[in-house]
Amino acid sequence: MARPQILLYGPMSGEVRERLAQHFVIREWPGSEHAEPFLAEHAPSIAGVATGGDIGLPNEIIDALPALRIIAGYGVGYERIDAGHAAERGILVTHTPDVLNDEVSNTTIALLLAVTRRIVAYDRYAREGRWAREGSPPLAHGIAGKRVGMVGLGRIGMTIAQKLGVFGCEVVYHSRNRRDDVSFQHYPDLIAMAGGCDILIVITPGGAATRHLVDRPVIDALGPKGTFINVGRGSVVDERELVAALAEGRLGAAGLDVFEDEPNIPPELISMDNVVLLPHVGSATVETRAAMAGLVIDNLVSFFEHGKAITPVPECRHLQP
Ligand code: A2R
Repeated sequence: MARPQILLYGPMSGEVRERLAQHFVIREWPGSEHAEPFLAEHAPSIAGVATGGDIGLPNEIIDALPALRIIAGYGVGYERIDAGHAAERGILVTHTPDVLNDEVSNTTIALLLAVTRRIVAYDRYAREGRWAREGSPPLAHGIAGKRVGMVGLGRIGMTIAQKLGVFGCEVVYHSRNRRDDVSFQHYPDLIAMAGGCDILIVITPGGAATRHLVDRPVIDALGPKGTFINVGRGSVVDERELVAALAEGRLGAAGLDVFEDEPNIPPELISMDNVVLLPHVGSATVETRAAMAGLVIDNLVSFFEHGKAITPVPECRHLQP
């Protein structure tokens, strides 16, 4: 039987290409300027797409591929793939959940400690020779005994919450549904939760349903002594309001791994000493990225060789036997 054809939409490592090429015929997306001749030649035979979660796949391309059966996304977030639209056409969408829980939760704890213990500011202080000139810097804050509000308590949020327990934090959470399997207090009202918390951590998906979930009333409820951490998606927070609150001292401090317009960071944040900025590296280790790439490949291989993908997104689960 002829090997299925897979479109690589967006960059993939050499290792991923090599492993995919063992099972499939690989077609590389030539860029939108060369789309027309490429689609005229290959569209009728492309049966699968591998793409990055940050790149996704436009509906126009989904609709231009009549033989498409599966879109395998790299990353747990898939807001740039319209899974509902794909499902309507009978196309399965997969993502890479769980394999990044440990890494993203470690990044979150590192970011939280970097902000509260002022690790980055202290590093600058030491490098600039200020310790010798001016003496010890001002004290930081500990996190033991602090109340942490998790905005999202799914796979990654739960792993973060467990680690926070080791640091002596009290965890509460906001999500649309209360979990029966945890004893953490659930807040259906995010503003009420933020008002009683020292720290807020965002770890929800992006997309329309969570856009600006953290808005000015939530930020003001967290308040001038509050610490805000975002490791979910930049779109979940009204970034303009966040920047204004930090600039006006209405919010205490922030640690941000994600932004509304990546890779652009609001310039006002650059000079703020109470803010730690990361370039969206929550899962960015050699080990975890290899595990994510492995799951993209395994999803495609399992789908075409055994008729069933491993980790379909919820919107598409009904398409599997
Ligand atoms: O609302 P629920 O009960 O479905 O809880 C989910 C929560 N969540 C929301 N909370 C409030 N308002 C919403 N509109 C909303 N939508 C979702 O976020 C659940 O507690 C959590 C998502 O958990 P998982 O689906 O297990 O995702 P995972 O693997 O923890 O990753 C979270 C996100 C990714 O989508 C990427 O954006 C980022 O972390 O890497």
